[in-house]
Amino acid sequence: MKRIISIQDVSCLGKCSLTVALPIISAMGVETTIIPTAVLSTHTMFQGFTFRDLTDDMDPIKDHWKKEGFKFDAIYTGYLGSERQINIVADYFDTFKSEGTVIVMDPAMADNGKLYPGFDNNFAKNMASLCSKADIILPNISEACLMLGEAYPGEDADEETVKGLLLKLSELGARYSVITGTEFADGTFGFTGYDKETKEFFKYGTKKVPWKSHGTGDVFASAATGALMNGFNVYDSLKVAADYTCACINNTYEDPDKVDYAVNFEAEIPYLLKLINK
Ligand code: PXL
Repeated sequence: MKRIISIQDVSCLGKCSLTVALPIISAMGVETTIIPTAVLSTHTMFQGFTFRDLTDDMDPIKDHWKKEGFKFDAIYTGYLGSERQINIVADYFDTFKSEGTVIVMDPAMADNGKLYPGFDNNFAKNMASLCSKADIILPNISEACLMLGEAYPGEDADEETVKGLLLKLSELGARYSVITGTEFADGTFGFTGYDKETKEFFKYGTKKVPWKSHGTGDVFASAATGALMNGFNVYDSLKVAADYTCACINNTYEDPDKVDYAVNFEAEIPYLLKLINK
């Protein structure tokens, strides 16, 4: 069985970060070890959330795992709570990256052109330098612009603007730069990427459901990581993730009992398993 590390927070209520990554990637038949970076009562969309910083536990866990000689097929990072954590995550990459270990980074820190509470431009710059150690980076348009110090062009940025951002992202160092949540001229919605080795752009769109929610980036990145660990190539893994995320959003949109803070990712796990032939 493949084994990965996912490094992100635990938002106790909110269906994001580890409470999404752990069930999705485990359901895909992959051992999902975790580094919880912080425990929050909810994700940061809610007012008055608690925040227990777990940075001090990160180095001792890494040292113990190193001593035990554990090996990992992928390291997938999401929301990180502080600049210090970014440096520690860089050490995780250096310690556990071996032949064949894929590093997937979702620099989760912004949406709609704005950083989440508690982050500043310096944090975005540090996240950009961490991206140099990744194989695949999955920012949304806001995160891409903040990491590059570029003006935010809006969610409906045109294809040429997105391609320009991708070329700049690729200079950070990862082989695959992928901007999530891009809109296409035909009204579909999905991802646009660039492979800096083949110098090729790629894209994929699904039906655009008129519903936006927290946590969809985490659903997408988790499913993509799980598909990669099931032997799918990068493009097909991202496509699985896009189809699954679209189904989760649609399921939520049609649910009369929906919550407004997250998507019904649980309900579509059987569909996800079909997409990966399980
Ligand atoms: O879904 C990204 C995310 C992860 N973790 C926390 C968040 C968010 C988005 O708001 O607040 C704590």
